[in-house]
Amino acid sequence: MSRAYIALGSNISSREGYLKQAIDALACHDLITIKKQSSIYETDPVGYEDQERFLNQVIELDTTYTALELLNICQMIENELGRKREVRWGPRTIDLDILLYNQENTMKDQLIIPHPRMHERAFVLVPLVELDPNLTIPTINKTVREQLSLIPNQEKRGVIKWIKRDGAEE
Ligand code: PH2
Ligand code: MG
Ligand code: MG
Repeated sequence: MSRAYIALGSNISSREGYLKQAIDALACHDLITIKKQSSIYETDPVGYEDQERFLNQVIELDTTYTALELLNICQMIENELGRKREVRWGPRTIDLDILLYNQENTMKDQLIIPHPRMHERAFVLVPLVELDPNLTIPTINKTVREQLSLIPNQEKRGVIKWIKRDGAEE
């Protein structure tokens, strides 16, 4: 059995709907068991800033799929949920990124694990710390808690726990 962490992100309405549909689609595979879900965070867009704010979340799962099989499943779910790839880092219904797969350090054409930018992104580290602060990121040999403490406060302020407002769209 392998343990994987996946980051989810959406900035096209209904953002919460897309997060939920993606988690349900992962959970319906017999060989995947979702173990934990972080809170949902509303986050300032990073990289390409002229777009709507994101909802981001991280989940922990156990699976007997290989990392590449898991990647294929994630990409199928992105396609089913209408993901278009127009602008790099641009608006998306759903993005599913494998962050960690056991403590593996893999570099293949289609897949780099750990995710090569996870350690610099508050929108990934904040929800990940909630799941397991002592998890090690093998490439940098630091725990997620240690790594989050190195992120500037200004960036952490762009990551706010999201609470669904009564009756609001999403
Ligand atoms: N994803 C990106 C680029 N920028 N910014 C936020 N806040 N959340 C994301 O999920 C995100 C991003 C590329 O995948
Ligand atoms: Mg991404
Ligand atoms: Mg992606």
